[in-house]
Amino acid sequence: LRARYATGKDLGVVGKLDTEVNPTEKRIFIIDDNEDQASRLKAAIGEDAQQIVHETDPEVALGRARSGDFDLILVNMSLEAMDPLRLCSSIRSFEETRLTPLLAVVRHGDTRKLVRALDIGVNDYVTRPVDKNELTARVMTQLRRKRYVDQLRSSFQVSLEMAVTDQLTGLYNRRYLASHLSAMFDRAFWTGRPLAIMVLDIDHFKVINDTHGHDVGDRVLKEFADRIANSIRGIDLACRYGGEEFLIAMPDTDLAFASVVAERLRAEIAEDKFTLNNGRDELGVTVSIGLASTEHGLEDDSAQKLIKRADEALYEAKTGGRNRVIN
Ligand code: GH3
Ligand code: MG
Ligand code: MG
Ligand code: MG
Repeated sequence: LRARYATGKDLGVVGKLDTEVNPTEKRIFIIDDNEDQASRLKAAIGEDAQQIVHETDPEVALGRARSGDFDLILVNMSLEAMDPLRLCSSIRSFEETRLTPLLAVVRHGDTRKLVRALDIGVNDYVTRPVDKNELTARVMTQLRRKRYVDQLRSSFQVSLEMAVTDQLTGLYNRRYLASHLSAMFDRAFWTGRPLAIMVLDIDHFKVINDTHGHDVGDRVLKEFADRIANSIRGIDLACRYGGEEFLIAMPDTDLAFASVVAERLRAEIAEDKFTLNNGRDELGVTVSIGLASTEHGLEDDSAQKLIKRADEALYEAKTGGRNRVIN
């Protein structure tokens, strides 16, 4: 599996959650086939009517709700052109509006409809005749809640991504590998299919850093990781194992096949130079690769032992002159 790339933009949202909302910046959608009443709702919510959109036709409203990216939807539960409960449940079922706050406007005393609306997933309600202060308060509460939930969700997603991926290369990190390798071993054991481990270490990387600077070194690492990611299969797991060291775990792969993959990768790295400074310079990079697989029996083979064998092969590749594959 290839890690999804964490983007800087996403990382920007980490930090303190800000639940202050300015209602005039929010997009509110009123679905009401009664023009007068919709106007009253608009006026009650706020002066800046630009952000408040109104639709009388419920069918059209459904389409607009899905494409409008609204922060809140108000539905008149006395709609006539469509069953308002069906309208609300459609809004809840669409992926685009699944989490959009839904506020029902119900006739005073219409408890049955209200209960059903709440069952369907309406977040809150106001009764008609609408009290301006109450409406504003409920709208604000929902907008605040929505903002909080949105921020929580995106920062949670970022935390998840940061926990399993290496920031520089976008590959999985060592911690993620550790948590998945034992499952890969179990699978190899139960299926009787071999699992191969490839350890890659860039040759004389220190020289690249010393000659061209740390930033160029970083770019080489990034491009190296991209090349790995592009040459593995979906079931393979590639991670940044250390500074300039990478590891690929390959399920259903014997040593012979892993050798072919490794040799192809080695040759591709050595032959296609890395581009620097936006294509103005090129840099030759080579890699040494060590391989090991579970073919010789799994009984007392642990993940750590397999990695150790691949590491020993890598050491042999280094001492044997680098830019080579050893298994
Ligand atoms: P060998 O062929 O024996 O592997 O030699 P080498 O120079 O690649 O190996 P060595 O272990 O001596 O040096 C690895 C260098 O990688 C040292 C370290 O400063 C550098 N390095 C580790 N992490 C990073 C990083 O994130 N960015 C950059 N630019 N350099 C890094
Ligand atoms: Mg080294
Ligand atoms: Mg190295
Ligand atoms: Mg190294």
